[in-house]
Amino acid sequence: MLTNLQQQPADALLALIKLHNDDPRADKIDLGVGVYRTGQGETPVFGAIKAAEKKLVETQDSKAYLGPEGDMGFVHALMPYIFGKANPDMDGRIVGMQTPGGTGSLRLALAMAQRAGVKRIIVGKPSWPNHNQICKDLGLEVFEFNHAGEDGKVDMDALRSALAAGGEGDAVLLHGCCHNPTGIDYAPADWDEIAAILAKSAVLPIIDLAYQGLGQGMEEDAYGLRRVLGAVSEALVCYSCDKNFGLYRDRVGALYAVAKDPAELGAIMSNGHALARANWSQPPDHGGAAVRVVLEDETLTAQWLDELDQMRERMRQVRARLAEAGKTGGVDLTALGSQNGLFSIIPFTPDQVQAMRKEHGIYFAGSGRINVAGLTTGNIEKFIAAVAQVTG
Ligand code: PLP
Ligand code: TYF
Repeated sequence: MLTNLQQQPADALLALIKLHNDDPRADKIDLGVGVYRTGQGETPVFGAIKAAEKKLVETQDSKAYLGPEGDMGFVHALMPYIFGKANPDMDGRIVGMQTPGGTGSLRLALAMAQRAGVKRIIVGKPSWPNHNQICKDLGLEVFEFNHAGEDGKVDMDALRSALAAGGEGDAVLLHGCCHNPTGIDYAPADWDEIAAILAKSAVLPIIDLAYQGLGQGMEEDAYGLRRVLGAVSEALVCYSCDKNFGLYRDRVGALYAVAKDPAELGAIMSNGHALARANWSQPPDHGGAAVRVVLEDETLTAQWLDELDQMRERMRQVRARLAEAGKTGGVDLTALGSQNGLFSIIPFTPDQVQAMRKEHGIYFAGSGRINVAGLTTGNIEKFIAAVAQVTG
């Protein structure tokens, strides 16, 4: 039976980790998988998380099952940051549950939308490859629109036409901030327009917020999501704490549903719980509990926000240096200065991607996506010189 299984391709980004590890050169640079790195090239555990973990070890008195919804204290503690302190549950119209990372949340959101009758997902191209993979695995049709134009700006016309052609039975999957892989985000005025379009549309919004705080700031990065939720009657929000709390392998995320009427939330979430039971039963507890401990403690919350500010600030400095380099060989890095988050795309040809690896030991995705957090004051000049040499 099992001999029927065909070999599947490895995840290209995760395979890149190994390629980089196997390169013996001391000055190699890893701009591959999306993890934050400090100016020393490390991905440390947040100080606030370390402190929360200590507290957890000392105070946690049971690891008995919590249920498919996970740690609801964690789920509630995040809500003021995502939906705004003024009305974090939108007058009782929002309910959430814990999920194994943002990926688990996306899996549930898409499966839940499918149960509700959604057949087609409208998604920008390019997007995080897992968006398409999950849709494909669920048997959902994917309708792609162009995310950004040649000019490096969001292609609002493409989004407008995709939404105009959509209706009942469609959902649109939007990156809330720090677009992966392009770093090209909608401006506030674009979000205002998107919210107005969705207000009049039957297309269900699904918003993926995986990098809150890594773009312009916690509040700024939630602008689009809040505008859309303020305008529509229903939506799903997929949240990840894996980047903004540095919890990656602990798999920390949440799914929130926004309903027309609070009376509908019970039925909606019972589907989330049923899907969770059929997929993973319950989410892993540790990372979510650590986030809850941080958010329940003012001092730890301030420490976390400060650590997040430093990450964002460092990435802005890297982006500013790249923008300053401007025209470099055959490419122009100026736009990277105004893009957001961990990622940007440099239009390398496939041969140039290989040359960057072979000649310079600089590793990034075949699409030309770089993780800007892999650049430091110690290696950025080498990177710029390599780009100039390879593309010139
Ligand atoms: N959404 C986007 C756009 C991402 O880039 C990621 C990446 O890791 C995720 C969701 C999910 O993250 P995780 O499952 O690690 O929480
Ligand atoms: O795009 C990235 O690099 C992150 C991390 O299968 C990631 O989103 C990459 C691939 C993958 C899971 C996570």
